[in-house]
Amino acid sequence: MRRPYASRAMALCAAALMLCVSLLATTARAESVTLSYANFPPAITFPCVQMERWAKEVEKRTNGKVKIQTYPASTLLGAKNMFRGVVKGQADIGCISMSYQPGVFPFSFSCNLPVGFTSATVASLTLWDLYQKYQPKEFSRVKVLTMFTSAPSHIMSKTPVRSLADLEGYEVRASGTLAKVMAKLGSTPVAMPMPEVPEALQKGVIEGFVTSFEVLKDMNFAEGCRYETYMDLPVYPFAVIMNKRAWDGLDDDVKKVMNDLGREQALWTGQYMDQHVIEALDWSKKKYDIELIHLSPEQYAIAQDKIAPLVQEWQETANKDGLPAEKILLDLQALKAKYEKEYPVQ
Ligand code: 3IO
Repeated sequence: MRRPYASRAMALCAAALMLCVSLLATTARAESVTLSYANFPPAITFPCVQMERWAKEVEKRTNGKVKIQTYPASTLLGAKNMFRGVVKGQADIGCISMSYQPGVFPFSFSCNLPVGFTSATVASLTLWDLYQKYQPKEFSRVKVLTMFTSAPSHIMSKTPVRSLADLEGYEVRASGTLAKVMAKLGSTPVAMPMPEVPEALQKGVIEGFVTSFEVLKDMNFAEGCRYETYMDLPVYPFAVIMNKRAWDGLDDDVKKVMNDLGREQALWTGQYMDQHVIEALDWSKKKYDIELIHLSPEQYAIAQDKIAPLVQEWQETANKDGLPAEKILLDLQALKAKYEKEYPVQ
C-alpha cells in the first residue's frame, strides 16, 4: 500500500527536478550563444589574426554572452565558397577576399583600383566609410561586420623583375583587378586564391605573385621568392560578413557591440598590416637575404601610366551596374586625403 504512494511521490519529485533542469538549461542557452566564424588562409596570416582579435573583443565586450568559434585555413569554408556558405548559413560569419569573385562586388572594387593607396590603414578606413555611406546592394544578402584591405601590392618572384621587359610572358599570380593590372604590364596573370599559391609556385605554374609583402614571412614565401620588386600596385579589399538570420537573432546589446566594433576593427587591422609588412621584410632580409628591387624612375612612371586606364574602365562598368561611379571616386579621394593626414605613412 505504501510503496505505490512513495513511488508516486518520487516520480513527482523527479519530474519537478527535470523541469528545473530543463528550465535552467533553457535560460543558459538564451544567455549565451556560440557563432561560427570561417576563414580561408592559414591561421598565422593577417585575415585570421584580425579574426582572433575580433572574436576576443566580442567575447570580452559581451561579458561572455557571445562565444566565437573560429575556423581558420578553410576548415569550415574555403576561399571560393565563403560568400555562398555564409548566405546559406553553413557558417554564421565568414571572411572574404573580394578579388576572388570578380564581378560580384562592383562597388567595393573602387578600392581595388590603382588610386594610389600607400597604406592598409588609409585604404581600410576609406573602404569602410565608403561602404557605410553607399550601402551597396552587393552586400544586401548579408550583414557586414567590418572591412579592411591588404597593404599595397608588389611583385614577389623566383627570378628578378628589374624592368618591364622582364614582365613579357611572365606568368604571375594575381586576382581581381590585380590580374588586369598585371595584364596591362605585359605579363600573363593567373588568378587563384592565396592558399593555392604555394603549390603553384612549387609546380612552376607561376614564376611569382602579386600581393602585400607580409606573406613573405607568414607563408614563408621569402624562401622561394627571393626577389621583391616595389610596384605600389592596388590593395586587396576584404569583408567580414554574417548570415542575415543569425544576425537578426542576436540581442540588441550584442548587435550594438558588433556595430561599434566595425570601424575600430578596420583601423586595427590596417595598422596591424602596415606594421607587419615592415616586420616581414626585415625578417625576410635576415633569414633569406632577399633582394629588394626598385624600377628606374622612368620604368616606374611607365608602369603607372599603363595601369591608370583601369580607373576609367571601372567607371564604365560601375555606371552600367547603376553605381554613381564618379561620385564614388570623388568620395574615395577625399577620404583617402583625409586619412593620409590623420595616419601618415612612417
Ligand atoms: C591575403 C590573403 C590571404 C592571406 C594573406 C594575404 N595577404 C594579402 C592578401 C590579399 C589577397 O586576398 C590575395 O589573395 O592576395
